[in-house]
Amino acid sequence: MTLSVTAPPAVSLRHLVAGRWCEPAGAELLDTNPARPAEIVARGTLAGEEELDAAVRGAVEAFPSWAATPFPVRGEVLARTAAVLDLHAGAWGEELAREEGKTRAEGVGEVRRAAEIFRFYASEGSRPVGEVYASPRPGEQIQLMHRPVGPVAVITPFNFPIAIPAWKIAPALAYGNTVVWKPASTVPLLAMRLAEALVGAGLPAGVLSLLIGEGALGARLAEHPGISRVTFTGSTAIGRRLIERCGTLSRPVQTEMGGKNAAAVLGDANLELAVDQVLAGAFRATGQKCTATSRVIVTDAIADEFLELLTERVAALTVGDPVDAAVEMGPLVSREARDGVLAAVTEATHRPGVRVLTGGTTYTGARAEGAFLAPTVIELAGDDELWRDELFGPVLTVRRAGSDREALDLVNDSVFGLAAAVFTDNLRAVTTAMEILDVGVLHINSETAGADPHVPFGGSKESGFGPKEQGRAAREFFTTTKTVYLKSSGPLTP
Ligand code: UN1
Repeated sequence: MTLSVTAPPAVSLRHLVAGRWCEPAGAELLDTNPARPAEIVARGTLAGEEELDAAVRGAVEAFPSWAATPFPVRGEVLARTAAVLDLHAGAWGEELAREEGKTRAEGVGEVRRAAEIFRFYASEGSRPVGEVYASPRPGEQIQLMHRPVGPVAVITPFNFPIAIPAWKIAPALAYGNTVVWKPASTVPLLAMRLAEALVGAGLPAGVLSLLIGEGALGARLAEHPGISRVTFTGSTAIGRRLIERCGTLSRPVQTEMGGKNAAAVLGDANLELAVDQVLAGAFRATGQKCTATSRVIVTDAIADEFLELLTERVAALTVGDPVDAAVEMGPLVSREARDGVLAAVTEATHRPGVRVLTGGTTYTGARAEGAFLAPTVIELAGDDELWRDELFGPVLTVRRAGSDREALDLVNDSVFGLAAAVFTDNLRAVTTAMEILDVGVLHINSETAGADPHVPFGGSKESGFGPKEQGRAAREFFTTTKTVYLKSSGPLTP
């Protein structure tokens, strides 16, 4: 693998505060390439209290006129944003790969996915916007209106630098709200690109502000008196704190948090398909998806054959510079993230019942400096921390089950409940899985990851709190309803 490509010059980062692009006088922020940590992808400064106040003030001031803008006219801005995203998908997808570490193909795919999300919400104004109920009284009807809620705080993670922001910002704006957005400070460049796309598409000043900052800024944004609601995707620890704080403030909050998603490979499974899908679910985006497959449960009868096929494929994955077209898996987002995952794996190998089938190591040579970790498969004889804790990296744990039913029961053996996959053509097993698995998303014969823009998405148990995201489900969080009893003061005109 070569890591000697000449890097483009570092991009200057700007924040968007109440309609004005600016570079605050805060601490320096260096956005580096996790494949080559010495390479600076973008540089700028961190936002502080002053920018936060100005951004929220801008969102409060811009709200009445944006909310009053006809729905289809708001939709036109979103449709133009989708077009801008499509236009830049190649260049911005490559920047995404250099900034975050997923492959270029995944980066380009993610920018296009963001465009698709904007297109879905662009047409939301051409669908019915409320409900009408019959009244028990003559001459009256009852209308349910969905009203915008006000300035929304949007706090997003590093792992989908543009798709997750899109699936929060697009519905927030479509339904008439204004937004103050704080992305993860590890992916500021793609955040700036999305803000540029929206401004370029004609979004009025103040309707969106972008503040680049660290976790503490996100906490202050969520608690700011001018904010109406908070939507968050990220770690369970931070999500819980936000839920507590917002509870104290009586402020609605939606959090999408961790996952420890399992694939159950049952006795009759199509093994080629199951291996393909488990591989994709576990190692695409270097396993850094809350929907990633991190547990696989194989029914005894086919376990040896499945594990042999899987281990062989995992060990053969090409790991390297994510902008190299031949590479199938890039680095993790940072050396710190990699070191955390590696430490958990190394520690586990000292425990009984933990057996590394492949991976568990870093690399020498050109990849030594980068945040690389070999794709790892670990067989567990029983319960273990690796089985329970979300690692957020390219690590797949495996357990064997005595029967198909035991395999399904083990899927539920987690505090998380985001996604699951079951590989089988057995109708009874499928209907059992549909009935008993406590997850928000269930895939039959496909990987645990993935979410279509028009379909509700979110988890149960400790994976999520509040209304679901995406599709029309997003309306529940980004609007509030007003029930109107509507009647004129007298009889109908003759
Ligand atoms: C996907 O599976 O394609 O943070 C999307 C995450 C999820 C999104 C997953 N909120 O990984």
